[in-house]
Parts: sequence; C-alpha cells; structure tokens
Amino acid sequence: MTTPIYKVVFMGDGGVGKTALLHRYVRNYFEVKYIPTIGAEVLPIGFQTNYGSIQLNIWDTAGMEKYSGLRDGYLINAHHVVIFYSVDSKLSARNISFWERDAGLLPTTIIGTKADMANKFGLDTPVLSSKTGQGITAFWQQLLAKLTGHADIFITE
Ligand SMILES: Nc1nc2c(ncn2[C@@H]2O[C@H](COP(=O)(O)OP(=O)(O)OP(=O)(O)O)[C@@H](O)[C@H]2O)c(=O)[nH]1
Ligand SMILES: [Mg+2]
Repeated sequence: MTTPIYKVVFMGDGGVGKTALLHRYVRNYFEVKYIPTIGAEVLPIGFQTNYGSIQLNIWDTAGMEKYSGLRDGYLINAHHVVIFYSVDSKLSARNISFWERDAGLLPTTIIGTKADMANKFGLDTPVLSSKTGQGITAFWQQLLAKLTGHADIFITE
C-alpha cells in the first residue's frame, strides 16, 4: 500500500511558534531563542496511525513580512492551511483574518499557541504549548482527521 501524502502549509504572524511546534514534535526540543524562518522550510513528517502510515509535508512559512518571500507560491497544491496565533498576542489573533484571506478557498485550521502563557482574550479555538507539550498530540490528530476524513484516527507511535 502506498503512503498517502498531504501538503500542509503553516501560516501566522512572526514569532507565534510555528517552527517551535515542529521542533518539539520532531526532535522533542524547545528553543527559547527566536530565530525567524526565512522564506519557507519544508519538513516531511511520517505518522503511524490506526489507518496506516500517512506523510505530511509541512511547509513552515515565515510570518515576518520581510522574510515572507513568494507566499502565494507556497500554497500551490496544498491540501490544508494551519493558521497560528499566540494566546499572549492580541495582534496575532487580529491578524487571523489576514491569513485567512491568503489561504483563499483552502480548508483551514486555527490553532492558538503558547498555552503556557497568560491568555489575553480567550478565542474559542484549540490551543497548544510547544514549551510544555500540552495539546500537541491532539493538534496532529485533529489535523489528520480533517485530511483523511477519518474522525476516529489516532497516532499509534
Ligand atoms: N512560552 C512559550 N514560548 C514559545 C512557545 N512556542 C514558541 N515559543 C517562543 O516563541 C518564539 C518564536 O517561535 P518560532 O517558532 O520561531 O515562531 P515562528 O512562528 O516560527 O516565527 P516566524 O518563523 O518568524 O514566522 C521563540 O522564542 C520560541 O521559544 C510556547 O508554546 N510557549
Ligand atoms: Mg518559523
């Protein structure tokens, strides 16, 4: 059986924690220092699930305007866009609508990051923390469920 592959684009303001989530999940590592992404970095992640193996090619894009590059180009053939905001930054939440415009007609998921910090406004979205690990498995499982249409999918290892 061939492994299904999905392209998922991470978007959201600079510094909200898109790259930190990938580092936490793939390398179990948390970097305190902020190193802005330049352009986009593509990271393939393989998941073993109760529905077999699934590969996500994550396009981790730069939130900061000066590093953003050809943002529209990153969306070509994407299956899903994840829009990140940080629960401690009102501005990043206000900018969700800007990122939604970028995503156009593609299916999107909105996720709040830095759940370990004071939540300044309480948007009604799932949250996670790459610092503590809270909410991360749930985030991936919900994303896999949307991509595959299997509501009861879970990660087995
Ligand atoms: N407290 C806390 N800090 C976090 C968390 N996730 C990320 N950070 C910090 O937030 C800063 C920015 O994280 P990045 O992952 O580089 O942000 P980004 O969204 O990739 O930013 P760009 O690449 O510029 O778009 C870093 O200093 C991280 O240590 C979290 O869950 N909790
Ligand atoms: Mg980044």
